[in-house]
Amino acid sequence: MSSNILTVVIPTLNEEKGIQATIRKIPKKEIFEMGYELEVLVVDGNSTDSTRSAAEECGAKVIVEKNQGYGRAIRTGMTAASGEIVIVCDGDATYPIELAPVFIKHLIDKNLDFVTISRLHADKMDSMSLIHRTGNKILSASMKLLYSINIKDSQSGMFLMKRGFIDSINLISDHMSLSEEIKIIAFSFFPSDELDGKYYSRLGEAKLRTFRDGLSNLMFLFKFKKFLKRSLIQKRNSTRIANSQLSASHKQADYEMNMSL
Ligand SMILES: Nc1nc2c(ncn2[C@@H]2O[C@H](COP(=O)(O)OP(=O)(O)OP(=O)(O)O)[C@@H](O)[C@H]2O)c(=O)[nH]1
Ligand SMILES: [Mg+2]
Repeated sequence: MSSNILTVVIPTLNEEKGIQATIRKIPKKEIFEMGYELEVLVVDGNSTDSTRSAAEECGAKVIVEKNQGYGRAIRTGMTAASGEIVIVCDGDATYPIELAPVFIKHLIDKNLDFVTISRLHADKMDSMSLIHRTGNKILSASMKLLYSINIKDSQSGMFLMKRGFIDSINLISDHMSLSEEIKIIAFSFFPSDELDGKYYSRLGEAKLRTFRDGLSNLMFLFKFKKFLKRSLIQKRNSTRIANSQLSASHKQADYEMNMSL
């Protein structure tokens, strides 16, 4: 059996009601039987409740990323992850992490780099409010129009990816737009797929600010278009990198400044 590592990255902000249920739903035995060692990384935005100790009680490693936002937490988690495969999901027990083995199998068998899990299927739709469903439809339709990416749930917070994908991309979102940014990059440049999942009712308070985050995510879709190509890490030889390092770092700083939402 190989010693591959599978990392589950969970961003949290005051999720004491949901974090243990989320971690306990991870099917550890099946993951082990598939040949993976499990690493659970909780990236906490300085919660003021007992999220961190609750996560540690369940065996998670906790990283604190003070008040930097959802997107920044995921970027930190992806960088810190040791896994060859990384799965991201919320700490509120809404996503079907218990189905991880099915999703991992799809990622591997189909030779994909990225798989996102849709919450929008016929049954169990009461877990998502009408306003969120409508906002999601508008954002997914805008993604289709602007990027020709035809997925049902552009805002899903559950996705799986391979190490090679993580090491090939630059992500810039600090906030909720991270979930659409990563899908745009994946579906534009890498073998990717969307699978139907489930969506359970949330435990604890939502952190998403419906109108502010919805509008900000819509603006991101428009602004990101001209920067999309910069999402790929250029593989150049070391001399050229040394020569161009200064201008590249300026470009990256401009890029992040222009895109900061
Ligand atoms: N570290 C960190 N985590 C955050 C931050 N904001 C939100 N989160 C976590 O990111 C995940 C997504 O936030 P949610 O409030 O669930 O957003 P959502 O899933 O779009 O909304 P719901 O459908 O109501 O759950 C949750 O696990 C939050 O606790 C933040 O600023 N920092
Ligand atoms: Mg959530």
